[in-house]
Amino acid sequence: MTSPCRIERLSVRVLDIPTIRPHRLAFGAISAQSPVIVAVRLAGGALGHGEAATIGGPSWNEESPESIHHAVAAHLAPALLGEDGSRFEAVLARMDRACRGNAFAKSAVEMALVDAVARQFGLPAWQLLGGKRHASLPLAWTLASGDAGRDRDEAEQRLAQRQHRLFKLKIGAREPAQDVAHVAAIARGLAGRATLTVDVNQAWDTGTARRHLPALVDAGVSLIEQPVARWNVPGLKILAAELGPRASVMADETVCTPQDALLLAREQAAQVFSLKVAKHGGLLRTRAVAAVAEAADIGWYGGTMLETSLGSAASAHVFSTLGSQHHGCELFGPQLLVEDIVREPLSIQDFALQLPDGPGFGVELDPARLDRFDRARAGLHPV
Ligand code: MUC
Ligand code: MG
Repeated sequence: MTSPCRIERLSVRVLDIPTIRPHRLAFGAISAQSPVIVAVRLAGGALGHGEAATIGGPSWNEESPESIHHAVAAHLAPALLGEDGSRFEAVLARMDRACRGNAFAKSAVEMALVDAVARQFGLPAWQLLGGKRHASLPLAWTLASGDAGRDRDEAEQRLAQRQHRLFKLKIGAREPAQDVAHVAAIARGLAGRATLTVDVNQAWDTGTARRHLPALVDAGVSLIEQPVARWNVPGLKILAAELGPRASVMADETVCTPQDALLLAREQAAQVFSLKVAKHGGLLRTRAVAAVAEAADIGWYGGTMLETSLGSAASAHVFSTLGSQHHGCELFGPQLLVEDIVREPLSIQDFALQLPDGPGFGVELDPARLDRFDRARAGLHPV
C-alpha cells in the first residue's frame, strides 16, 4: 500500500523581498532578503512548505539563494521523489548521499516535509519534534540601521510597543573604537530597561576583541556573538575565560554541526550557542546540536537568518521543544521585510514571541504574495 507520506512532488522557488530599511552587518548592508521556498506534496494530499534564507548572497557562509535553489532542484528533489517523507532520518541520510554539505538547502527540504507530514496527520509540527516545552520566548530586535539616532528611535519605539527589550547591535564594519562609542551611547540610553547583545560576525581578531570587548561589557553588553573568525576556537576560548561571569560568549558561525558543538564544549570556548535551523541542516539536527549544548551546560539562543514567517514559525516550533537554559530568540525576520508571505503574522505579546500552534507550522501561505515576490516571475534573474 502506498504510504500517505510518499513524496509526490517537490518544487522550489526564490523570492526577493525588500527590507524596511538597510540592514548593516560587518560584511556589508542588505536591502532585500531572498528566501528560498520549497513546496512538497504528499500522496495523501497534504501540502507542506519549507524555507532557507541566507544574508547577503554567499556572504554569511558558502551557500547563496542560487546555490540553495540549485541543490534542491538538481540533486535533493530527484533523490527524494517517491520516498516516504515521514521517515525524516532516512530522508536526511538520503540527502547526505545525494549531496555533501549544503545544510541550508537540506534544511528547507526537511522543513517542508515536517510541515507536510504534520498536516497530513492534523498535528502541530512540535508534536513531531519532541513536544512543546515553551509557549513563548523573549524576542530580540536587531539595531543595525547604521545610524545611531535611528537605532535609538527604533529601540524606544519597540520598548514602548512592548515588543522587544532584548536588542542586538551589529558591529565590526567600522573602526572598533567607533563601534564601542556607538554601542556605549545606545547602552547608556537603555540602561536598566533592556538587555544588550553585540554580533561582530567574525570581524575581529583575538587581540582586537581582547582590547575592545571589556569596554562593551562595561557599557552593559551581556552577550557577545561570534567576535572572531569561524575557525578561531582558541580565540573564543580566551575570550570566554576572560569575560567570564560578566558576559557570555555566544558561538554562531562556529557552531553548525554536532561535531562543532562538541569541540566548543570540550574547549569551553562558548557559554551560549546561537541555534539556527538552516546552518544545522534542519529541525532534527538543530535538536542534535541543542542536545550537546544541554549536556555540556551551555545555553542556547534561538537564532535567525532573517526568514519570513514560514521559516520563523518552523524555527519557533523546534525552539519550543528545547530546554530551559535559553537567552530568548531573535525570530524578528518578518518584521524587517516590507511584506510577509503568510496570511496572519506571528503574534508578539509582552516582549515575547508567542509560539505558533499547528497544523504544521501553524502559518498559512498567501499564494498571491508568493507569486508577486517570485524571482522567476519577475523575470529579472531566471533560476
Ligand atoms: C547573524 O549572524 O546572527 C541575525 C540577526 C541579524 O540581524 O543578522 C543575523 C545573522
Ligand atoms: Mg550571528
